[in-house]
Amino acid sequence: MLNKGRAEEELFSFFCRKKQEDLDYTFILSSMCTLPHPVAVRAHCMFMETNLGDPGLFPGTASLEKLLIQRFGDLFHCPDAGGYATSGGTESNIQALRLARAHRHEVATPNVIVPGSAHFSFKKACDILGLAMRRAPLLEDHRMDADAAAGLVDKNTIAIVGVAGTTEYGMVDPIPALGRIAVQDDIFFHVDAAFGGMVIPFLPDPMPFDFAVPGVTTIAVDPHKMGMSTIPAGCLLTRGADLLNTLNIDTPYLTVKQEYTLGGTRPGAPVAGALAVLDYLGRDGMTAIVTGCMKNTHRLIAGMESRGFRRAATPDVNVATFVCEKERVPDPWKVSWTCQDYLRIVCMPHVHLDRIEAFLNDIGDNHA
Ligand code: 0PR
Repeated sequence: MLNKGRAEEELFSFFCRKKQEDLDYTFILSSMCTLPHPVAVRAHCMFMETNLGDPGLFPGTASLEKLLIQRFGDLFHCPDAGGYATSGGTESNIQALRLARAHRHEVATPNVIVPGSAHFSFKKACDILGLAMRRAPLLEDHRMDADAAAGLVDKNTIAIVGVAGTTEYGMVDPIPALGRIAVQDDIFFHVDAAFGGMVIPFLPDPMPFDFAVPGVTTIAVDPHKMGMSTIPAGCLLTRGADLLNTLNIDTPYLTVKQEYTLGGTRPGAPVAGALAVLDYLGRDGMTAIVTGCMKNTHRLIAGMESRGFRRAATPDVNVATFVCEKERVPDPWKVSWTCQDYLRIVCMPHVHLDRIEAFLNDIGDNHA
């Protein structure tokens, strides 16, 4: 702690220098976040001081959270869905498994079945909750092998997880087949649509992934990814309004007597930001954004293949992967690499067509 405060202008010129050390999004092809939409920024600034952890003090903001959940409930074919705004996919995934655990508290040695492609947040969730994680293998197309998953279920299985838009390859798992397993064995089924939840509904031919699929219990979706909200903005949705009440604990001195959230103090600002984007763009606006991202993904794949870089997968959403040597990618482009060492590019809204063309130009030709 400084003894004497710092002059404001001096402080902010220091912050300016620090901010300049950050990358802007111009060359970032590796991120599942993007520049927030201007209406998200405006809404965020308006609700900066609000705390959803004590909703009785901020009833207006709390009603915006309810509206946000309602919007996603409608979008995901369950108008009376419950849920709340989380800090992102990690918290949503932890809370979904916590809910599954609470419903089967009598099981002494619980396990969950996740696809080999599951995001590492499930590892955190299993560590915290004392769950054994059983990884189901993937098929050749990078989708979860539903038959293998069924074979992993036993009497101690409390939940099965499918991913709608995998982090590495942009694949949607066979959600209806997994739903059948969940119904048949009467277990929770959590769909991690942190990324795909704001893409799939706006595709011309959306694959089934939401509450329309029998057996789906909970869904994670992240407005701070394809929803172009400010960070941190995630949502956990539940089939039915009251499911989360199982997690209630007493909160004696708040304006509410119980809460089921993981966080205590929770920001209202990104929640307003997330709702602002949804309501400003509407279905038509989101469809335009997603159509653009998918077009760019297909252009990137065609461009890379014509340069001799084979695709590693044919993605369902806007994540493209290629066989490529690491040295081939020139500065200052920021790309990422999958566990299997494929070049990975996420065609987020800030990755405009001119960025794709510039990248293709810079990477050049892979033919001998
Ligand atoms: N589920 C899926 C399918 C995800 O892809 C992610 C994150 C999560 C859950 C966890 O979400 P939170 O990070 O919001 O808790 N996927 C990206 C990843 O780990 C997140 C990311 C975003 C990484 C921007 C880098 C980056 O620059 O790759």
